[in-house]
Amino acid sequence: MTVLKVYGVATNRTMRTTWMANELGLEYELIETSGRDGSSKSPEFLAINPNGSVPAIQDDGHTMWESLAINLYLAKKHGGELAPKDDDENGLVLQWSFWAAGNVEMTALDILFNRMLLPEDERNAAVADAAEEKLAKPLAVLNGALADRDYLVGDRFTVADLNVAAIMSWVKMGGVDMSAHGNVTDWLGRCLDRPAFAAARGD
Ligand SMILES: N[C@@H](CCC(=O)N[C@@H](CS)C(=O)NCC(=O)O)C(=O)O
Repeated sequence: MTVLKVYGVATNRTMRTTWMANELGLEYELIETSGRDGSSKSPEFLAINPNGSVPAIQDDGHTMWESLAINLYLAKKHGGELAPKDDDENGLVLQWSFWAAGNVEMTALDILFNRMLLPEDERNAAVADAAEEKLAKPLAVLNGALADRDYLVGDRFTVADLNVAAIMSWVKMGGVDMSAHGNVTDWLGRCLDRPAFAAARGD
């Protein structure tokens, strides 16, 4: 069996894959690939991921891209507590992963770009504020789901928590006021306190 190859950089969405690999105790090689030095647009990398984006993986001859899908694949392949135990859990793991990608991710990015990532003179505070307002509904949904449980699926930390928390970490980073969503704050703390998250970031 060869070492898992992860293409990307530790500070962006690649962290989702390396967080998962660390949770599973997988040996991996991080191959620095990014838009900054053009390596994510090289012909060699485009043959791996024609989108020219990271993360991507190569696992024993199997090539994949899309961060959340990669995590679902790794959970299924390596099993353990992070993976769904049955079809019901699998359905919920998929539900939460698609939900976070569809209802939170791009809105969180609007906030991050307009509060932190763009050069100051290109930031638009109104766009960030409108995005924060838009997040109120999904945050309330997540808060409600966590009202009587510590984790999203089953009674343990699973790939559903990892996928959603990785996206929610951007919401936190963007300074979104989560004071009305105490369950989310507590749950996110539990997820981001995990040693595998720190290891993925190289902390
Ligand atoms: N939906 C994709 C999005 C991938 C994506 O946009 N990745 C960014 C980094 S976070 C990227 O590679 N952007 C283009 C570039 O850096 O050249 C996923 O979740 O993997």
